[in-house]
Amino acid sequence: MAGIAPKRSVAPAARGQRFAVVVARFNEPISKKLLDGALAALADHGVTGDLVEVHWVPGSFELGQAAMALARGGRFAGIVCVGVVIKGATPHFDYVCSAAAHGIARAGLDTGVPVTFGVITALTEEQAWERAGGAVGNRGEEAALAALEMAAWLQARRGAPREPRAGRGRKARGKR
Ligand code: INI
Repeated sequence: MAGIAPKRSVAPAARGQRFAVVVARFNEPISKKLLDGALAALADHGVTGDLVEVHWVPGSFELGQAAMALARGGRFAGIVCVGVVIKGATPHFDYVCSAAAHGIARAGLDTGVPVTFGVITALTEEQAWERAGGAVGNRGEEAALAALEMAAWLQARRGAPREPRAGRGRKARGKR
């Protein structure tokens, strides 16, 4: 897949809330660039210092489990997962990518906390560098922006009053 993620403005509801970044140590020099991108995007939205926690895990396979544990703790408005998987000579790549994607998605869906996917899945190391602050953007930055946007979006939905159902309830009955 290619392309640059669209930039969106984030509603201020996400400001001042706690976010976590989970980073896979595998291919560390590149994943460190994703972490830098994620932290910069969070800082741009007022999420700095004590409001951010960084958690390192061994590889991208472990991202979902860590994100699930953090999300269940209930302390974060959003969780950003970053990692770098580079294809080798065996099908190992497919298993790690699949586990990372499913684990991260499940952490978000099962807990209701936005958990976003900043995992590079590249065929070559060059492709990975291009997506870690190079010519094709920074997947960590994009995942942090997605977490900020989803946190604000979910909070707006939860806070929104329910639509009244026409013709039901005491008031509607009393007018008959
Ligand atoms: N983990 C990655 O994050 N990137 C890789 O490219 C990678 N490769 O190539 O193997 C990788 N493997 C480790 C894996 O994520 C787990 O940490 C390991 O299998 C232990 O569960």
